[in-house]
Amino acid sequence: MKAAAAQLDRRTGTEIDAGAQFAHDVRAGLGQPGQKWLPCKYFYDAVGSALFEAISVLPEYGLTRADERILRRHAAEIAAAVSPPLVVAELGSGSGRKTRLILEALARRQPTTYHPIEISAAALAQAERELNHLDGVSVRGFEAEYLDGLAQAAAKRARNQRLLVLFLGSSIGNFNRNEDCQFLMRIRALLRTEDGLLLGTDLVKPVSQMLRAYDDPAGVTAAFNLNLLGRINRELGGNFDLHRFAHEATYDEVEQRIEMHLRARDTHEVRIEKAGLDLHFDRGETIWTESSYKYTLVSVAQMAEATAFRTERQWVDEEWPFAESLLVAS
Ligand code: AVI
Repeated sequence: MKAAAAQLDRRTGTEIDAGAQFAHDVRAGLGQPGQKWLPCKYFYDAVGSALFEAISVLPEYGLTRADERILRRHAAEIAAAVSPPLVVAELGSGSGRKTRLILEALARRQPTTYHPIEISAAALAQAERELNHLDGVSVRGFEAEYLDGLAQAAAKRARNQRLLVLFLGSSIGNFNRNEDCQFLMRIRALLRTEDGLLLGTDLVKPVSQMLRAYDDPAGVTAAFNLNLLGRINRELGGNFDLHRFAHEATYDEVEQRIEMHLRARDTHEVRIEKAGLDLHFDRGETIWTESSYKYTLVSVAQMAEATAFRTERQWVDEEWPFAESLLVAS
């Protein structure tokens, strides 16, 4: 989930300046009484995206490699389970490496059109560069929010073409519990019966293993988390002293989610010029920066059923509990 350069206000059709939107969201999260929070989509500026790339190769963070292993091992089966002719739309252009595995398997069976959907023009251009040369694959990206891009991809296809939506990497886990279902429902509303959704989800595993993945000893995840305050300083004229905050990852057993927080090491004040905010932090107070929900095969199937999909197949990695589920619009 990456922040846009400029977004469209759906109600008025006018462009919202990305900086103004960021300031608005920071005010909403930090400027109200109660638990302070920030939307996790703002992790991904250039520094945050580079840090996330580094996280994805950490030995403690097995999620990305598991996702890729499943696609490598089962791409042919996944391709066989969806019927041609086919258009593929990916929410977030993802890593070209993962997408290539699935596109190559599909293109061996049928010519395939691929629509990466991405709000970052740079990420979109990179996906187009990386995947354009694959035999049998034509690439046409949409620079848009996920659902707007998906609506465009769905509208463009021919009557007889099936749509396969890719939502990999357990990005669904960064929605709140009910928002994940709402999001799937909104995807479903854009699909026709028998269209598919390949959904990657990280699975519940031993708590110590999950905590290490979100609090690695090299401190890469800590840097990723703290960079959010750095970004506020750079883009919104904040004066956060990053040394006064500590990265924290906890697991909530009831909600089945990792929570990432930034905990104030002492009592102090912060000014964020462009958001017009003067903030007070008590010692020990936290900013909640991310939830990363974990699933079970059953909870994914239940979510599918609740959102008018049927679960066609599920593949689980043998080394790191992670699932790809092929859901079909029912
Ligand atoms: C992008 N998303 C699925 C990652 C996750 O695991 O929730 C983001 C992340 N946060 C900390 N490490 C990685």
